[in-house]
Amino acid sequence: MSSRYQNQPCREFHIVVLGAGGVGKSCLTAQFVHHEWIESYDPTIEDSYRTQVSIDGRQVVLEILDTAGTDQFVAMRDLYMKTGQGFLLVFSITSKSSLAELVNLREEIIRIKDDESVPIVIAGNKADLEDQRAVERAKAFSLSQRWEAPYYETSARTKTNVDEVFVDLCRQMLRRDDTYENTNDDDFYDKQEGTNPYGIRRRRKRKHREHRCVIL
Ligand SMILES: Nc1nc2c(ncn2[C@@H]2O[C@H](COP(=O)(O)OP(=O)(O)O)[C@@H](O)[C@H]2O)c(=O)[nH]1
Ligand SMILES: [Mg+2]
Repeated sequence: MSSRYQNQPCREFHIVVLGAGGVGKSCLTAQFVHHEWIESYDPTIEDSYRTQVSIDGRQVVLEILDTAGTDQFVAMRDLYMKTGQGFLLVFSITSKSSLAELVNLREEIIRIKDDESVPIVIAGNKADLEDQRAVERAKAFSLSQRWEAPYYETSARTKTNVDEVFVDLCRQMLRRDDTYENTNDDDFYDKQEGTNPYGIRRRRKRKHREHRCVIL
């Protein structure tokens, strides 16, 4: 483990998995948390899962909410969007309308969090069904560019890019956390050591927005 992070407390982050019904949210979550493929999930089950992962030598506890879109009260949805620190927006490459649904979901997240740069990863799931593809890669990629959110093509069935989407989201959340912490640490470092060792990095990070597209 990197010595820089050795004495840091374990971070805890809330991830919300969102997308149209049937795109594979539960299957992706099960593959990531339990490393298993479950052919059929009760589509109405909304549950959260706790798991611990190591990201670049740092221990991170994740609370992952696998949504089912069955919330009876808008207030419930507002609540988990408020609580969520990172959002995995899932569509299926076999369904055009599932991509369109993400537009509304992102708008809702940004409205509720009042934050345009909230950590988001876009997953085009069911990438193993290439012969049934209905969403051009370029179309998803242009959305990813517009939103400045990385795009991955995933398959819960073949466990392709499953860990990658969650790890990417974790890295984004850690970066935000560090930025916030370093901002608050300024005085401490100025007093203790005369200089803030993270000062230069912090300024750079504020401008930095990651943008990637990962396919199979
Ligand atoms: N071929 C294929 N089928 C998938 C994949 N992910 C999920 N499915 C299937 O899609 C259906 C819906 O999956 P589920 O995870 O329940 O979707 P959710 O409603 O978004 O939670 C199930 O029949 C799964 O077997 C995938 O990556 N590839
Ligand atoms: Mg589900």
